[in-house]
Amino acid sequence: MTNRREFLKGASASAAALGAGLVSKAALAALPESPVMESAAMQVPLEPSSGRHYNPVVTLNGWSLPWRMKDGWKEFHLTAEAVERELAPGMTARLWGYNGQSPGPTIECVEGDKVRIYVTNRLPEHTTIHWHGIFLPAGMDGVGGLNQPQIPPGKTFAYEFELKQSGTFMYHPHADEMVQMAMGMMGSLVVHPKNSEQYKVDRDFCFLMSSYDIEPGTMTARINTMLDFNIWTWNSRVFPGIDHLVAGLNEKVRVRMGNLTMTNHPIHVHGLKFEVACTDGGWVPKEARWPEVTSDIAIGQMRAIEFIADAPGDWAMHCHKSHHTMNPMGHNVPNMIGVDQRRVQDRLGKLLPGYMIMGERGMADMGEMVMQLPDNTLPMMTGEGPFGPIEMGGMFTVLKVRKGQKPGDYADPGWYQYPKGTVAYEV
Ligand SMILES: [Cu+2]
Repeated sequence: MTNRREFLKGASASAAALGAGLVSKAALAALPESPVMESAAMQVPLEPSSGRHYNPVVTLNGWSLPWRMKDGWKEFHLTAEAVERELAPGMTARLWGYNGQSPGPTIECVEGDKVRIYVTNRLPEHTTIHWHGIFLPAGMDGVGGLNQPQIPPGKTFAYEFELKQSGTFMYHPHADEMVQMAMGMMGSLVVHPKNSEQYKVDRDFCFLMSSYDIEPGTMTARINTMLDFNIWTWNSRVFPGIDHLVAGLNEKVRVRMGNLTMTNHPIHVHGLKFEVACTDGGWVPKEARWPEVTSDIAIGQMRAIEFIADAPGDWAMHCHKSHHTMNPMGHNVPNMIGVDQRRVQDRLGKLLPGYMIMGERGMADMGEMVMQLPDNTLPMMTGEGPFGPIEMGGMFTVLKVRKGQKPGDYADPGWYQYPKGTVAYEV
């Protein structure tokens, strides 16, 4: 977590950086600052400094965009640009995003706000922003060619609309979409209810799902991939780089999730039950909710789940597609379980030092194997837990429910201390 002073330092450095480059200083003089974030660490949620009060969200490995009030309008400034994003320690990707990161900063506003969002394009090609799920005038909907001319490189456009709803939304380009989404352009957009007591929770997390195809040893996503992506991320991070979700015992928790990949993700939470409280169409009436432990989030959908964190422990939270909880891997591997491969391994090992074929006992050995990897990639199965290798990657993190975790404290409490006699044991 970065403290507020570092956050503000980052913000002013960015304002200086923005003056340079393609965008003319004169044109930007009247615009609000467009701060840049250099870190992928979760930022302390900022209480709203002006405008209507709300309870801020916590963006996994992310931050919320500051604004200024001007003549009754809440003004934000996004800058579309090339960024470097650390996916997890050991692997950084060259992506496109907003204000220094992919995904871009979370935009938080309140139902009834009049918002003006400036978008400066520092990409090499034109772009637009679509405000996914927001009810607004057609000319503000951001589909290039249909609703507006695309924003050329070096130019700034303004979007203006009044928020007539509250809930969980997202923003992404509607221009050269296949390329721009495959490169990581997206962000969360949260509209809080007018009455901050309504739908109030103790912790409100959010993240977006995105996928990339990055060859091991390279840094740039392949943009023509249709379905066979090899990096499955939450907020452009993979396990073990995804922030843990920390909650105090019996706190009410909301997790807002959006899916901008090319497939569905059944998100499974261990240890407790949740309800889908909000979709991208709005809040679900109480009597229409039902308990679940897995919610399938289809392409282009947003879901906000809510639960009471009534079970102390470390609980896995992950996509249930097992290939999505792995890091870059070769998929064309025959199943060699039960086949004695020692002679093959010896011969191949002479030709290709370090080469490994799938083990005759399964693939679990890979979780603890020290294999020579190309620079800038991650092991397929990785992560170390209190009992050994966790053997995961991709869309996997840990929900940590602790008695005594103070309200508003998001610091990692460490691994769960299991009460004596409560761990599965050998007989
Ligand atoms: Cu998945």
